Amino acid sequence: MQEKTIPVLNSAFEEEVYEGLMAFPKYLSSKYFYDEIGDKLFQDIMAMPEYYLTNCEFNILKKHKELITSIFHSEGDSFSLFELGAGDGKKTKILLEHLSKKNIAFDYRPIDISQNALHQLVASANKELPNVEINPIQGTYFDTLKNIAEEEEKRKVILFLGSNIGNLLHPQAVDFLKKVCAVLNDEDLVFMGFDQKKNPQQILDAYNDKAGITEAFNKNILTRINTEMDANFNLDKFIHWEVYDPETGTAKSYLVSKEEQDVTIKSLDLKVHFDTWESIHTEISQKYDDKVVQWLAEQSGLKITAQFSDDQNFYKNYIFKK
Ligand code: AVI
Repeated sequence: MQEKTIPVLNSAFEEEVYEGLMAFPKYLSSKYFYDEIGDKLFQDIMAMPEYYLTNCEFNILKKHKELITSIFHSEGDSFSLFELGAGDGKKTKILLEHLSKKNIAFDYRPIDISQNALHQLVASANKELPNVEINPIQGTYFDTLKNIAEEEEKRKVILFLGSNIGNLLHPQAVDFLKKVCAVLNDEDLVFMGFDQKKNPQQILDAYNDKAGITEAFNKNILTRINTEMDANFNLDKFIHWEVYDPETGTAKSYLVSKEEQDVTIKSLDLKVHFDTWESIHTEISQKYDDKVVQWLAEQSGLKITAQFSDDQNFYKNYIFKK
């Protein structure tokens, strides 16, 4: 049983932590994995051999850059290439380089919540691709998308890579895609990555690496609560646990309490009790097939106009239109 008091909640993070840890079963949102340490851990995950997603998408972009960029350019006029959650832009640079080499008129508009990530991306892209015009936008996807709809006159191509959509449950993904659809004009495009259903063992290995990087990434949410909310989670008293349901295609991450324990979160004025083996659900990483992507598109008012996959069909990028 939790001790209930009425805390003063100072941020969305505090509100969601309070709500998630008071709930049964307990949950926390994976969006809070990402601070400076979490960003670095995610970079390390993307470099792990088990985390096949990055290489697959990299290979798709390399192999199909000619066709992909010609589709982006198909209407002939200049366009803005938006990227939602651009991160380090490593994969996108393959497309940027090719577009620039072909003298195609476009500007690159990376959108990220982290000003620091944008600074680094702009600095590296300016150095590597001096001919590409970059106009970064700092903000959340949805606020930014709304602004794009109001201000943008140029044709839009919107990138959403890395199977980031997989961190949303289907209803949230539909909601997200509807918002994307709402900013599109008839000639605009969306280019999005979706990790595919595959051998369940391979998926489990990608989210449960032997070196423990994914474990550290998952536990970073507890570290953040410790430092930002003056809490005393003992990370050694939780295990990282991954499950994958091949029927639904949903991989889920948990933190499981190894013993009965109480955790104090001072700034929430909260004591949280854990029974032995009680779990906190922290992330979903949805895997897809063509039928599900088709269904998501239909639910959101989008049409799939092209798709690209790696040689093993582990991962696909789809192009959508309104
Ligand atoms: C960012 N996102 C698509 C990653 C994923 O695959 O769900 C985050 C991640 N979680 C554990 N490993 C990587």
